[in-house]
This record gives sequence, structure tokens and C-alpha cells, in this order.
Amino acid sequence: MATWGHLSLMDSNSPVMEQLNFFHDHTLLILTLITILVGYMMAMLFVNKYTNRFLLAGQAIEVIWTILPAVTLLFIALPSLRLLYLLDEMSKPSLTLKTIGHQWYWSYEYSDFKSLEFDSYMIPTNELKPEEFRLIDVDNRIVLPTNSQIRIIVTAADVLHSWTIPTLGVKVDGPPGRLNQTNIFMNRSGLFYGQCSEICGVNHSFMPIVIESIPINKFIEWIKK
Ligand SMILES: *[C@@H]1O[C@H](CO)[C@@H](O)[C@H](O)[C@H]1NC(C)=O
Ligand SMILES: *[C@@H]1O[C@H](CO)[C@@H](O)[C@H](O)[C@H]1NC(C)=O
Ligand SMILES: *[C@@H]1O[C@H](CO)[C@@H](O)[C@H](O)[C@H]1NC(C)=O
Ligand SMILES: [Cu+2]
Repeated sequence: MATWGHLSLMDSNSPVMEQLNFFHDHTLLILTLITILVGYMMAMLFVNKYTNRFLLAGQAIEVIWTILPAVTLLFIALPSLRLLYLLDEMSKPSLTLKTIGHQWYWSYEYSDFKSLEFDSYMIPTNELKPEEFRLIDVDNRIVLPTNSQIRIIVTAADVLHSWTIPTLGVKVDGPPGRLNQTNIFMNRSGLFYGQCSEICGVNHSFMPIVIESIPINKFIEWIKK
């Protein structure tokens, strides 16, 4: 979960988010190099003594400063496209979770098991226990196994919602009357937090998402309960 100490992205909990983090660092490195280069050139404009009042065109320099940025953009575009297609990659999911956005809570259905479904409401501030977080903890967490491919189906009952878990690198719109699909793979057990990310009405800020990621044998025990 993001806290005040976080200036950059949070640590990844899934291979996809790890790749997104790498891409972020890669792009930021290129940006830093460009900023330093341009900053240096601008600073040098103030101090150099050369003048050329009759310069109209310089073909060579123009070719260079057109091609160099194009090549730089390629170095960003190719990893970006690779990642875009990687996000959609899904190998045989072992479990399907259907998540339905409502005004203003989420409800979940484990479609592989009979009648396993529940609503998930935010815990109001006056009912918080000392170890719970304000505005982000819910009464019924989603329980999912680690190290398994999980398919997430996202939809909504009323208006557009968006199901988001930043440390897993997922953000999927839940359109009413349609199904959207994504997949997650969790490398760690733990609690992963997220919030609705599509303005959906007055209590949009009060429909958080919490995944409780647990080892698969514990998950089977939980399913049997
Ligand atoms: C989900 O569905 C909406 C509308 O049908 C679409 O605009 C959006 O791109 C879909 N995919 C994701 C990943 O949100
Ligand atoms: C996550 O788990 C997969 C499969 O077990 C592994 O290939 C990958 O390297 C792991 N990633 C991290 C960040 O631990
Ligand atoms: C929004 O949430 C607050 C507190 O969680 C509740 O008191 C209020 O009635 C809700 N508003 C609507 C329109 O449901
Ligand atoms: Cu919302």
C-alpha cells in the first residue's frame, strides 16, 4: 500500500508490474539524459561568444537533430509495445473471479464454485479497529491464491467503475452490460489494496478493493469452509 514515504512506484507483486517498473525506470533514464543535454546546451547559450548573423540553413545539423530524436523515440516505443501485448497475455487460468461494481461497493463471484459470492463494503471510519486503515479497508476481502494464474472478469451493475490494484499492474474498466477481462499472477502473499478508478458518483472514493493473497493450500481450506 502506498504511504507518505513513497515517492516512486510501489514494489511489484506480480511479474507484469515488475515489467512495468522496469519500463518506468528505462524511460525515466532516457528523460534524464535528454534533460541534462538540453539543460547544458541552454546554459551554454548564455556564455559562448560565437555569433553568425547570416546563418539561414544547415542541412547537416538539421538531419542530425531530426534523426536522433526519432531513434530515441524508437527506444521508448518498442519496449512500450512489447509491454502492451504482454499485459494481454493469458495462459490457462486456474481460477476465475467475477467482480461487479455497484454504486458504491464491489461484489465478487467465484464462478468456479457454487454460490460463493459476497459484497465488499468499505469500513466506515467510526467502526475501524486499531490495525485497520482508514478509507481503504473493507469488510469482506477477496481471497485469492499466490502463484496461480487468475482470470478477472470485470463488469458493473449501474455505471462505469474501474477495478484497480496498483502493485499488480491492473486497471480494468467495468462497463455496465459488458464483460472486461484481465489476468493476475501474485508472487507474494499479503494484502494488496486498490480503489475504484473511474468517477462513478458521490461515494466513488469510498469503494476500495482489498485482495488477501494466501498460499494455495490455505486457499483450498478457505474455499471448503
Ligand atoms: C473495458 O471495456 C471498455 C468499454 O467496453 C473499454 O473502453 C476498455 O478499453 C476495456 N478494457 C479495459 C482494459 O479497460
Ligand atoms: C514470480 O513468480 C514467477 C513464477 O514462479 C517467476 O518466474 C518470477 O520471476 C517471479 N517474480 C518475482 C518478482 O519474484
Ligand atoms: C456515501 O457514504 C456515506 C458514508 O460512507 C454515507 O453516509 C452516505 O449516505 C453515502 N451516500 C449515498 C448517496 O449513498
Ligand atoms: Cu468509482
